[in-house]
Amino acid sequence: MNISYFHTSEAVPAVLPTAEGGPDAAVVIDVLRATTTIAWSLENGAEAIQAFADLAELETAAAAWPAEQRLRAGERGGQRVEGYDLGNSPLAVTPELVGGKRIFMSTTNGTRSLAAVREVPLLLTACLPNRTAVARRLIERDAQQVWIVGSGWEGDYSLEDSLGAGAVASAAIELAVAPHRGVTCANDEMLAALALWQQWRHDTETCLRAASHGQRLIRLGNHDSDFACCAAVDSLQIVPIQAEAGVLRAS
Ligand code: 3SL
Repeated sequence: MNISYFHTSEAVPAVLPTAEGGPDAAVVIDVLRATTTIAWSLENGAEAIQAFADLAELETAAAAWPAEQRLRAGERGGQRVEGYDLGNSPLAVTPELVGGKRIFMSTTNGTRSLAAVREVPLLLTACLPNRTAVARRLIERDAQQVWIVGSGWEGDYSLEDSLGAGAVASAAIELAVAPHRGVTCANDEMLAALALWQQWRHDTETCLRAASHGQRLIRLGNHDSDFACCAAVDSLQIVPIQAEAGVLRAS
């Protein structure tokens, strides 16, 4: 398995078919907070997450879905989009609220990263809570060329997504030992993310709080519970997988 890491959707190269050297698997990460919220939504029984980079497209698709079976989740600048059912907190997606519902979701950066790699044959989302489960799935599926894609903030690097990328790659390296598979890092970004994981793996919440987006959330108000949830390494087994274009389901 050869793993590359791209910090943001803007850094992702054009996706070629696998037969022409393109990736056979992609893992999208938005530690604070979109992919953590996606994982918890599916864990708590949401039927699916349908992700949109654009709010207008989200509203058109949501309007075509039965009202009693849908929720609209929208975040911009760290805050809930006015009039939407949900913002982007993993604590808000309780079983009572999301059970059986399709969540139509758009966030500032995370759903843009999903759109950038939606053509990749195996598309998963990862966060710190499910990083080992995702790495295990990559190995089970014998993924060869893996792109990990961070979300960043409006085109810029983010510390917490790089921590997440290092967390997934580190788990893959450990798990690959038993089936005697090799894991290699395909770019400097991946090597740097692994170094970051070595630095912070025993205190992930401190890393999230130190990050510029962590500081943004702290300025917006009390996000203590969100930080604890997003920093909880290996607390989930669920693996969100793209089942059809833009639609993520539990697996
Ligand atoms: O950028 C995003 O996609 C969001 O996850 C940002 S926030 O954590 O909801 O503020």
